[in-house]
Formats: sequence, structure tokens, C-alpha cells
Amino acid sequence: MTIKKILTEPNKFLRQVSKKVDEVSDVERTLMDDMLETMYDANGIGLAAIQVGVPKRIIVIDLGKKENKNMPLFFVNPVIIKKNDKLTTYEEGCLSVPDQFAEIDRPNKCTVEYLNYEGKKKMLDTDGLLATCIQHEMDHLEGILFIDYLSKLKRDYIIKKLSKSKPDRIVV
Ligand code: GNR
Ligand code: NI
Repeated sequence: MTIKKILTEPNKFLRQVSKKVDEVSDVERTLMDDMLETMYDANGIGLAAIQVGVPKRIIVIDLGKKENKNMPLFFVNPVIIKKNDKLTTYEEGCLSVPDQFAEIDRPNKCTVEYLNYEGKKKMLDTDGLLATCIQHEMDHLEGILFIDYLSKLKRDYIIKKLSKSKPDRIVV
């Protein structure tokens, strides 16, 4: 397994719309393994493939906190088929927007349909942090970052700060 470089804003790759996966093959499984290792290494709870420069509709999530209690979830081609009208607020962060946090409102429950690690069609009802995290990751598949929900003033301020740190290099 390989720890990959996580792209950070501003980076035009993060703004592209990821493509549907035709079939979950070993190439995708290797990518998911690498994404999981990269996410654990960065202490994140979720990661979308585009964050490591791969524009495929693939997400990994693990809300389990203890090292010996990992609960990795893999979502390929996820689609939200139902979401609650009721919103909930979480303080969100993003590995592609380092050291920045903001309270974001999102539906507090959603049902997602997807293919799992084996390529089997699955459906999952989510709430709480998992619902928020899935929606955050699915935004990445559309090229959307949580800072896009902030005022232009706040967003521009964050992007300006991030621009002053090191630019990204894509490691192949
Ligand atoms: O690690 C992460 N924490 C987090 C906290 C609140 C809401 C969403 C997230 S996802 C984030 C990792 C990340 O950037 N995934 O794309
Ligand atoms: Ni993110």
C-alpha cells in the first residue's frame, strides 16, 4: 500500500467532476487501499479519490477512532437517494483545506446507494457524523469544497492564506 499526496486548495484538480466507475476491479481496490492508508496517515475520517488526484467516484470513510477498531467503509458511484429536510450543523474540516474549520449545515440523515469494495450494490441509511461525512465526500466528487458554503469574503480569505503555503505537486 502507498501513502499518496493529498492535493490542497487552490488546485484545479479539486474542482473537477469525478467520473463514474464502470466496474470495481483490482485497480479500484488498490486505489481504495491506498486512499484508506493515506487517510489514516493524515488522521482524516473520509477521503475522496480526487483528493489524491484520481477523478473517479470513489470514497473511503472510517469514523472508528481506535487503531484496533477500524471500520472502513468504501463507496463506489455513491448516489444519495433520500435526504432529510431537517438540517444539522457540524464543524467541518477538510484534508484539502488544511487547518481551516467552519460550521456547515447539511441534511441530518441521508440514504445512499453505492457499490462496495467487492462491487456489490448496497444501500445505507446514515445519520449523525456519517451522514455529514458522506455528503462532504460526495461534494468532492462534484468539485465542491466545504468553504464554498461560506461567504465569498470568508472563502477568499481562506484561499488567500492557503495560497501562501507550498504549492501542490502531483506524485505519480
Ligand atoms: O477528516 C475529516 N473530518 C471531517 C469533519 C467534519 C466533516 C467532514 C470531515 S471530512 C474530513 C476529511 C476530508 O477532507 N474528506 O474529504
Ligand atoms: Ni474533504
